Amino acid sequence: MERSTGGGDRPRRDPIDPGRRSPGAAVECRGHSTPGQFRRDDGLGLSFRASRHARPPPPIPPFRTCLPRPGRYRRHGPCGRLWARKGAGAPLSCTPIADRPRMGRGMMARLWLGVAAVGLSAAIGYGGTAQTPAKKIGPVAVDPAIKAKLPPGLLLVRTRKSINALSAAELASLRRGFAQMIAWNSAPRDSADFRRSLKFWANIHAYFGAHCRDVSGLSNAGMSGLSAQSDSNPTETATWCTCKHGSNQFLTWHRMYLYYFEQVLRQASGDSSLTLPYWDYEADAHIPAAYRAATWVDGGTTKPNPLFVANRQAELNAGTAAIDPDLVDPSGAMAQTSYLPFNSAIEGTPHGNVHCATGVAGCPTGYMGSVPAAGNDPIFYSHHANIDRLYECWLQGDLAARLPTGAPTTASYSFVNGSGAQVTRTASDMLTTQQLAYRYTAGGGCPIRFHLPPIVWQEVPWRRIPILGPTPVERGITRAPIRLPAEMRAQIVGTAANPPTRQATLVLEGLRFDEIPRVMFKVALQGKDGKQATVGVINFFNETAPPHRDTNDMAGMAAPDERRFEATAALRALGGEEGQLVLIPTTGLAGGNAQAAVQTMSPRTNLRIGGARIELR
Ligand SMILES: [Cu+2]
Repeated sequence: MERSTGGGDRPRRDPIDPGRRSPGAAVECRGHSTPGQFRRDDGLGLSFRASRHARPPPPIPPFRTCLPRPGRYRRHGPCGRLWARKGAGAPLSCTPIADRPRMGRGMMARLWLGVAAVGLSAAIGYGGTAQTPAKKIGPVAVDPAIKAKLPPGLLLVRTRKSINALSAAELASLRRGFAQMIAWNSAPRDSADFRRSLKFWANIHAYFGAHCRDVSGLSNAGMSGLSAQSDSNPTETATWCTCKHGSNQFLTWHRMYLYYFEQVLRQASGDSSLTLPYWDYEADAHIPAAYRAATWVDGGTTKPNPLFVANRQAELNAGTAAIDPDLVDPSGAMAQTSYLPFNSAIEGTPHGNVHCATGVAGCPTGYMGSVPAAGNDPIFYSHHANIDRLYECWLQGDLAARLPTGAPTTASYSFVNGSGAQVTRTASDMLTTQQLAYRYTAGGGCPIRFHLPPIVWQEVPWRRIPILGPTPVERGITRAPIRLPAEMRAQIVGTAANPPTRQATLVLEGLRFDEIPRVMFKVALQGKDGKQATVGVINFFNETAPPHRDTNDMAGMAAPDERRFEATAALRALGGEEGQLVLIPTTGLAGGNAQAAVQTMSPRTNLRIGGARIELR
């Protein structure tokens, strides 16, 4: 049985009283590890169960998509990890590959690889969710580079695991891979080896220097070891400083970036079974031990741990503190039902929050807290693997309705493959992990949430209601009174006779500052009874990014000075028309307090918001 990596049993926190278990405002299904209590979903191999604290199901159980559709699944004995779905005309079989030597050291691979024979031309059907009827999508093309290496009809599906679930041998391979990529930093500039170096890959994301972000950022805290860079040949010009932030292609670009990074890392490690692990901070928000140790022992020799960098927030890097759970909670993103709002929501929380919390003193300090420096920290790649995992998890909730359209599918990006050769691919080649023949083990943060009772599932705003004017953000906790019109409350909260019909988004508009504040701000709503419900977090990671090169990036995006938060549950919990909008500064540590955060806050930030509104949909 697949085991979740921990945390799957953690009850959902009540939005008003974090110490109390939710009485069942939503039915949710979470990764769970007790045998016999859960069923499998398809695609990701995720396991789910209905929350014990859920209300009794209504006549049509809203969690039905958590259950396998009867008769359409089977488990393959030899590799018990794989649940395959019977598709029309797509016979599946599962055969373990015999153990094989690894690293030329006589070690035998411990990992059994599943080989699924897939009828590639068969249409893959996906069932609908509680919100949409069942839909079919057309054939999904598999990466030709993968297909070419396999016998006809065979497809090797690789599995990305949690960093905390790697075997000693797998972790050793990961370390050898990063050590080799770091060694390639000093390879000749125009060589394939330099194109496979960690420096080259960090520069693909972004760097300080000509044609990217200005070099003034090098003087921020935590940038030791970095220097100004500039592209010096056509491959560097085509690939460097191409990351997409504050863009409709945040998810598609980073998916392809990781895909080729993983190929290079695998080549560098000498282990053909290596996959990129993910950092599942919802299950455990400490920096994983693998990234914190200063040294490791390789065959009896003590070596520097290539996964460690000193340039991180000290308490996190010492393992004495974890990231605040509110910062890593993906539920606001997971509540979205179409690509663009999801792409933006997850880029903020948990993505940007984890960046800013991991940097030495918030954004824009290094490495993780600054876009041009982030790729120099090996944990960056596991952070993004987790974002990619959450993306896939969300996509599979209703694939046909959630796949992107427009620029995020037609854009092409250039990277370097495992041989160090430049490759240019279209985003539509890589929309699902199935196309790329990898998958993720179950982890935290992938709840499928269904709000009760059913509400309107459209992203189109129905009404915009201003609730706050221009407001300065204090050096401390900011409290601004808000008042919800009675009619709006009725739409969101409802009564016994008239159930609620709308979802609400809280939008903070016109965010301005003179200098990036370094701290983040938790955004909460507080009722007259003093109870607070956190709706989200403001971070300033995107403000450290190089300027956009392509205006197509912005199609369908909200203004960059807006922050949007799913706020339906918090507004329902407000308990009346009067309340407060509360902004609480944080450095991102669990248990941290606002007074300590003020010490980190830039004295020159002069942060203010232009106003706030509620959007009903
Ligand atoms: Cu990132």
